[in-house]
Formats: sequence, structure tokens, C-alpha cells
Amino acid sequence: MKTISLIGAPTDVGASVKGASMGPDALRVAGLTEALQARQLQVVDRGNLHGPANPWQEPVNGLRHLKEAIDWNQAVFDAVGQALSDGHLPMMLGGDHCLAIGSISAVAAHCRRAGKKLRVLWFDAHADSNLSTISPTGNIHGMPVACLMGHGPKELIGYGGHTPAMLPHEIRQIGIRSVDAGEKKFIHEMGIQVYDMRYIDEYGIRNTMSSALAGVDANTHIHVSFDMDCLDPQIAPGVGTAVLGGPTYREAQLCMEMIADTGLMGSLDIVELNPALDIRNQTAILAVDLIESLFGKSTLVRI
Ligand code: EXY
Ligand code: MN
Ligand code: MN
Ligand code: MN
Repeated sequence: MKTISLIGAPTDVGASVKGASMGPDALRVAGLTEALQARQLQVVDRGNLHGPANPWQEPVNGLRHLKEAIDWNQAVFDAVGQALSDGHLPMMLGGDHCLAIGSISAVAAHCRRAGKKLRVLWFDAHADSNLSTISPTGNIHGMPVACLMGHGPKELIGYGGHTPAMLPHEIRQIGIRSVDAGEKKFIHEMGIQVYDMRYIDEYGIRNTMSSALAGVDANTHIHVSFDMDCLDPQIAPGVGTAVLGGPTYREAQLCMEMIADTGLMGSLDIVELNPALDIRNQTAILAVDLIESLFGKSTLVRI
């Protein structure tokens, strides 16, 4: 029986909107554990990690709360690494998206040790590819992709002693529709494959996911980094940086179902849920619904 380790990382140090720190508990209230158990999965809830409080300071040298982000990511790196060593599937419950630095660094280290190929599926409205020199905000949740590729402050790019944690060919970004000018340049220079909303509109979600999953095989570890603001804010209002024009409910479900069909997902982040901005926990409930599909719940009638 597959065992899922739930790892709460209750912080919003990477953001400038308060509230993502309440994400892990909102997911628990929405019935995450029970939903997974109903799918015959064993769940170990590791509770919430501890880390520094959010000092709510202005950026220094283009980075807001660097010290706090380093500490939180170290805690996430250690906990995700431990879960993988235990043979569990780590599910990191954010928290803001800066935490994917620690999470994916741990997953990448696990893949190197196990001789596995890594495929990161990054669902987001944003490219999260900023650098301190080009970021309009200094918010580190806008920088994890760049950090994972070795572009960022030295403490954020060396978890596990390996830089870069991830190579451009190992990631696919899906649902992107808000990209700063400097990020666009970085993405092109790095050669990152982005399925932006225009692509999804023109080719459809099925072709998008077929392409994003192309090349995976039995030796691939899929990591899903799911930023809740990827979804259209009409269905997911509980996020700090909402952007109009995201995937619909069924489009998002098909993404999850196609990932489940591969049977290759080995780790997951659920981030940027902001219960303070939500309506009756609906975004957390939607997250649980999507997670169920990632683990095989299906609307398929045909057999
Ligand atoms: N690109 C903007 C910035 O860097 O501040 C917005 C980033 C939002 C990041 C969110 C959560 O994915
Ligand atoms: Mn993000
Ligand atoms: Mn985002
Ligand atoms: Mn694995």
C-alpha cells in the first residue's frame, strides 16, 4: 500500500500578501487525509514544520525575507528528503511557492541517488522565474524556478550540496499567463518549455498534457508542483495573486487524471492556498478534489 507523508509548511515569508501560512490546516479541514484514505492510501500526517515568523519587512538587495526563506526551505528539504528515504510519497502543503525550492531540491537529490529521471510539472499562473535583480517585488515566491536552476542567492541554490538542483529540460510549466519582462528573457535563455494559456487555448488541455508528459517512462519520477493560482479565480478565489483566465474545473481535472494514468507521480507540492481570501474553504475543497484525481479518482464511465 502506498504511504503518503503530509508535510505542512505554514509560512508566507515568500509572499507579500498575508495568509498562505494557513494553507496546511485549511487542507486538513477540507478532508485531505480522509479523502486519501478513501482511495486506499495510507496517510502519515507529519504535522506542521516549524520555522521563523514572517517579519513583514521590505526587500533588502532585491530579496524580501531571505533569511526566513532559507530556514523554511531547509526544513522542507529535510522533511521531504526523509519522507522519500522512508519510501513514502511526500506531499508538501504550503505555504507559499518559495517552498518548492526545498521540496524539489530534495526530490532531485533522491532521483540522482536512485538513478531516476526527473520530470517536474509546474502548474501556475506565474513563471516564478525572477531574479533579485529583475523582480518587481523582491518576493521569493516569484523566484523558485530560477533558484532551482542555480540562479539565486547562494543559500537558496545549494540544498543538498548540488547546484543546480534541476535542469531546464526537467521542467514543464503549465497554465502560465502572468510573466514579467525579465522572466520572459530568462525563460527563453534557459530554454524552459512553457505551456502558457494561449497554448492551452489553441491546442487544448489534452494535447498540452500529452506534450508535457512526452518522454516519461517507468524510470521517471514525476513531481507535481501545484500553485493554486494556476486555476481560474472563478473556481479558486482563495489565493494571494489571482490572475484571470486560468484553466476550468474540467481542464484541471483532466490534467490530474492524465498524470494519474502514468502511475509515475512520486511527490507533490500544494501551495499558495490563502484561506484568508477564500470563500467557505472552497479553494481548499477544490484542492482536495484535484488531489483525489491525481491519485486515481476518475469520472470515466467506459471500462
Ligand atoms: N511575477 C510576480 C513577482 O515576481 O512578484 C508575481 C509572482 C507571484 C508568484 C506566485 C505565486 O506564484
Ligand atoms: Mn507559483
Ligand atoms: Mn502563482
Ligand atoms: Mn521515487
